[in-house]
Amino acid sequence: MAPIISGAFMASWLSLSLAQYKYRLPPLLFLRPTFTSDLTLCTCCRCERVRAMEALGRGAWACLSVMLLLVPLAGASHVVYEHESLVEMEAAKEAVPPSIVDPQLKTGYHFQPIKNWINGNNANLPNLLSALIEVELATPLYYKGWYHFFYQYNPKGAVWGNIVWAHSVSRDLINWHALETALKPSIPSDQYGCWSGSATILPDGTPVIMYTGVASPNNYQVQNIAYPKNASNPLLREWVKPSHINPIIVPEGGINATQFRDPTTAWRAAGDDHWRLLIGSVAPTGGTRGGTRGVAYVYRSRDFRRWTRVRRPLHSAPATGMWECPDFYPVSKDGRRVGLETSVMGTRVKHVLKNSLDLRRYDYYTVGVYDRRAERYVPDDPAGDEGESRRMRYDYGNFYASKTFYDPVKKRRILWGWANESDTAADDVAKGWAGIQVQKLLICYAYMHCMHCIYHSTYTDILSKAQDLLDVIRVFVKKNLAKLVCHVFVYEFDGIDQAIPRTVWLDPSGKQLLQWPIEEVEALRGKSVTLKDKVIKPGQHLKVTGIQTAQADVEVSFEVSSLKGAEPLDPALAGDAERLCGAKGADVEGGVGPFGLWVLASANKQERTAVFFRVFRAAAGSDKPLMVLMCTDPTKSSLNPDLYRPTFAGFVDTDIKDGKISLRSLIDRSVVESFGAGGKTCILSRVYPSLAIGKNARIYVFNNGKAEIKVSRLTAWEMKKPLMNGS
Ligand code: DQQ
Repeated sequence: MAPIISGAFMASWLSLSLAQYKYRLPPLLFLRPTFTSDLTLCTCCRCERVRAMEALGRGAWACLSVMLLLVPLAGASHVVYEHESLVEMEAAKEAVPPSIVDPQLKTGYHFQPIKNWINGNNANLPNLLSALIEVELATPLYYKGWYHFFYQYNPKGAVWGNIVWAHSVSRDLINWHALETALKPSIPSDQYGCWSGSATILPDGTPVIMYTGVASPNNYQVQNIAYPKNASNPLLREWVKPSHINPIIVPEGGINATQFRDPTTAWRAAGDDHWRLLIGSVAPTGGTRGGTRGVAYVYRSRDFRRWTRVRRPLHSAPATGMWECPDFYPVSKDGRRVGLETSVMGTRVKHVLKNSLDLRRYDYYTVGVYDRRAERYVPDDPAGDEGESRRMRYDYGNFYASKTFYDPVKKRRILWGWANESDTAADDVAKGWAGIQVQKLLICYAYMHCMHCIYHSTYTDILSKAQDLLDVIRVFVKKNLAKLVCHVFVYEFDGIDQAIPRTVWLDPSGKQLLQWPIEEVEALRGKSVTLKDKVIKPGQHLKVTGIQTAQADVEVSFEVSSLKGAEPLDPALAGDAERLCGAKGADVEGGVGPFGLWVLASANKQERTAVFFRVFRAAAGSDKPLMVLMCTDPTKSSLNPDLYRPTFAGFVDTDIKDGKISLRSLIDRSVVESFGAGGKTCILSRVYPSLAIGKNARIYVFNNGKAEIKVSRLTAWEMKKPLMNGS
């Protein structure tokens, strides 16, 4: 019946050692609570049987204190489930949206952070009560043989807040080791959070970090600097923030002080002694609610300490809102797949300016020309900043707050983005605070020897007001929902992954970027299967057999038999790929396409995520006669009715007159990351199947168009799990 915790203490059951975590997480997650529409407490516990613990219940915090004391001492302890409880759990299974709890949906080879609540290094209350929430990129960096990944992390909250810089290192960008927190609030100018920023390697080879500090509860944002305590240690474990120089940039001169953040990597032209960097903001004008013109301010410095703002911004654009995480870097004009160090300039170079638009939560970029004397950037396509129809995105799916860095070892530029959930500000308003990101939040706590789980959505109001989990517990205690809370953890599958790092370079056309998963990811490829010259007739599909595909890498080359039947493109949808894909989803027959892959598909195909192309005949007068749409359609990805399943799409600027197009998809349990036409259009999508999990996940090639399609070649590999921050 109830899980009985052997040994005297729940505290030991809840001990936080890494090894214990490893063995204990599955039982916790398999404890599938029964949810009711209101209070959703675990019903499989007969807590009243265990009166002995009532004594402890007088103070909810008493137990936490015991835990604190015992954590370092905790030895092996066990959660023992009686037979009945297992039966009951199984029975409860159907009542629970599987996507919320099934550990098999946790990604295998995409970057995931360490679960801080197992981190014994910081034995303080907040860390014990930490939770996974957002894991945005802060900055990547290469230093003395190690790739460093710093990311924004909330070590103690169920809601966004308390932001620190977590830190992991890797030799190959695939296998990761977690280190101690790199930056956390410790000086007046970052006491309310260490927000995003960037690293720059100084001429003597030392890295410095510039980051945004939140200096007041009113969200006053300044820029701080941090140096490695011991630059000879390649792991860069400790960082110092000299208090006599921080903050080094403050929002003066009419800048919107609450929207002034995310300094870029600095650059400096040869023979020029000025460093420059950008800070994202939104223009302060435009009425009482502030402006909506997104801005990238330029700051210059000779010594990297005293920074002066250049009068005019590098660039700005109307109606784009706050520009978060700007990124500005050179790309080689010659279309070669090489990367350039951030300070490279000259006639053989173009520049890319990327901004993460807070209003839409997508990353947009333009390609253009940087005039360093005027400190101005002019996009080649002036419309590239304007309407959605002309703007280019790195990725047309869940991909936000990305950063690039130059890898001097392989002379490439690597792009890394956060596989967030993609609610836009508008969506958030429409749905209320409990957007999808929190929809899958499960809070579990121990009470009276029993594990209770609460599906957050009932507690929207509580969570939205809570600063962190401590507040949540307080509310539970106050509302008498839990007399004794021994441990609370939040397990969240959303928003904790990073996309696979991508090499990024300029397309030979000069108009857009190309992206491709870093080659190191191929080291994870295992067993494979190859198909050649398979014809897929209209309405047919073909199963890929012989390997397991919940964690897979698939590369496929298609050939369309004839493009004559391509349907005309509705001019009303021509500028809106997403709507077009919504209207012409994977099951809507077209002239040429939809054809592509069903991934994470169940045996009966009831569940499937479609990644596909569809070819349209463009309106007369267009520069291209045929338009190719690439789409990820997750509308059938799960039987779970409560999920947010946005259709993502982008046009592919490719010449398909020979009928050929390629697709690569990295499938990782709940992530489908796809690259169309060699990386011209990319779409990362988060899906949460309920059947197509683990061994039950399949891949099919499908063709729902009228034209026959040939799979010239398809190779699919099983993907291994790398070392991932201790798990
Ligand atoms: N979130 C960070 C900011 C950045 C935003 C704070 C991106 O620095 O602007 O965690 O989502």
